[in-house]
Amino acid sequence: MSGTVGDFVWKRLGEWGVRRVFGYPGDGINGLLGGLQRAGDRFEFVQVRHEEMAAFVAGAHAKFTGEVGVCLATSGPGAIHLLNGLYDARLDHQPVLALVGQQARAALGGHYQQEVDLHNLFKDVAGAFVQTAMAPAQVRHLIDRAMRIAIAERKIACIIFPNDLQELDAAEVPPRKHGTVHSGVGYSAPKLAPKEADLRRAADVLNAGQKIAMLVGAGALHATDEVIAVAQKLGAGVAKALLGKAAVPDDLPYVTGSIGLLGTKPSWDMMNGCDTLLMVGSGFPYSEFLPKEGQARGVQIDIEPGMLSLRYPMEVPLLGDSAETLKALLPLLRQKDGSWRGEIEGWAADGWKTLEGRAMQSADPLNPQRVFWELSPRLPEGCILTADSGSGTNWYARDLKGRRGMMGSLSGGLATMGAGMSYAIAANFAHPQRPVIACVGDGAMQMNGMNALITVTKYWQQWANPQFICLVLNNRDLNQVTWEQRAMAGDPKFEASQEVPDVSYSSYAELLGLKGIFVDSPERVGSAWDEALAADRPVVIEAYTDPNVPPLPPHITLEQAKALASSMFGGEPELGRVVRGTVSDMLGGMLPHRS
Ligand SMILES: Cc1ncc(C[n+]2csc(CCOP(=O)(O)OP(=O)(O)O)c2C)c(N)n1
Ligand SMILES: [Mg+2]
Repeated sequence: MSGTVGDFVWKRLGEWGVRRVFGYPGDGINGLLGGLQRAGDRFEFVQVRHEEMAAFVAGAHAKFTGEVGVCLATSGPGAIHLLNGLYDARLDHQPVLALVGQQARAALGGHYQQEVDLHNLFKDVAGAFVQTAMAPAQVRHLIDRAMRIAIAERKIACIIFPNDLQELDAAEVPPRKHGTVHSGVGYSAPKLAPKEADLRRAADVLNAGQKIAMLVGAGALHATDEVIAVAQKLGAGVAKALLGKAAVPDDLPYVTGSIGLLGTKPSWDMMNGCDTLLMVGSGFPYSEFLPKEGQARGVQIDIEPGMLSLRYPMEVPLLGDSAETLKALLPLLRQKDGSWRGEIEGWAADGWKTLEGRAMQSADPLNPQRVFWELSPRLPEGCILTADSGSGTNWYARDLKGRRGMMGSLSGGLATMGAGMSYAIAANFAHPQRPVIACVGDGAMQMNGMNALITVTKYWQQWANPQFICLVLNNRDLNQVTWEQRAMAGDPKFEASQEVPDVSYSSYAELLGLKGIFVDSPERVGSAWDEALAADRPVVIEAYTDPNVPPLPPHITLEQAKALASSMFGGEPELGRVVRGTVSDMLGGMLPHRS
């Protein structure tokens, strides 16, 4: 007796190496849950608070392990809840398998309870593979194809299981007859590198350049040694897209840090001053932060053809794995010894001083940059950092000096609020020995984070290392957007849409049996981090920060400066000293730039 379809699904997924599934129950998947229960300790079911979080955790699991993340949701509402998390994974090119329930086959088309056209609903996000299982003999190849496409194409796959089908006897091997499919398990990524002639063309461009800027992204996370070796040979500086923060450590003198709206001035200066751009594994979207068209010659390495020569017209777009391609390129490159490297190191060192100066400015009551600045030297070895979407993403990107061996991630392409805590939970399940630190805004905490903290409460005692810290920036504001309204539109803060209730996140942590630390003075920030890092359980650090510290881009356009000035001096006279200080600091250095 081979069991039910519900048993067979897990048997087959187990053969694919799946060990953990994130989900939430419902009668649309009871047959699958029964199978999962019978599979015993071969699988771990992680129960989250909301299906969106199941999908966030699955996507983050993929980011932190390289494996396919698997999430499970019931028919109708459960399936619908998955969507935002699946889009997060999709936009960041992560492999995720969504298993969702559906009403019984005989009821479909009957405007039945919880009947939603799931195939259509998932067709966009899981366009690479979405199928409804209609017969037991179909299940084997649906799983095999879904897993292989997800992992090989780094995409979302979705299998829809009508609930009655889950209870039928499995057909482990389909009959040998016309109209059946006979599939197998397994995938191993090929060694993907460009042809010799293309590598030579790329090397010619790079050897001819005098001022080389590298931009690395998530596709370079596994290529740290290769990026460093190539940067050394080319005398290049290295800027990092947000998802590539951990690709090279921030403590190398020629690393200019983040780029873009959340970026640093050294990255901005390097991109504007370079004559050659080498982009590795990045889909960083904002071309205005790259060299002007025609200013630089371009070489790009990416594993997806659709991402090549997309943000800057590249002279040599190379399709390949970043580590393999850089390794193959290295012997073709000549050692450079111009003055460009020195210039970059000067910019980078000045950039850190500027950030320190900004972090040390007083604010009312606490400058959020100070909170990140103090964390930086205290980051424990091998820690995993996550961030939510908000003003804190700026400080995560710019102020945290990541070292070798650390990891970090967030919702990059979708930039959705509410993912930061789920990412941290995924990090802990994936790497239970490593300390995890999530940086979350109060809006995001209220959206999903407070509920995700209940999941932490449920599981933390199983974790080998209880070092799990959630930093909440309590600024009573949806601050990132408040500043966007000011700087882009010139509108004063719209209190009705922007203010969020002042909630005591530290008391809430205590209520859940975790540790809560409240900090509202700059002198106490360092000791708050020390206390949190030494705690014997997960901690919420609630930093009561000033919403009037502007998370502005590294350069500011004349239009933005005017817009900001009109909201600052016209509509919102209460904006304090910090704003004026920061804005005039930026204007002084950057006004010559116009968009
Ligand atoms: C799901 C979702 N809704 C809305 C937004 C738009 N948005 C981006 S950042 C932000 C403000 C976040 O506020 P908070 O979490 O308090 O962080 P803060 O910026 O105040 O530090 C908003 C509303 C978004 N990115 N995602
Ligand atoms: Mg906020």
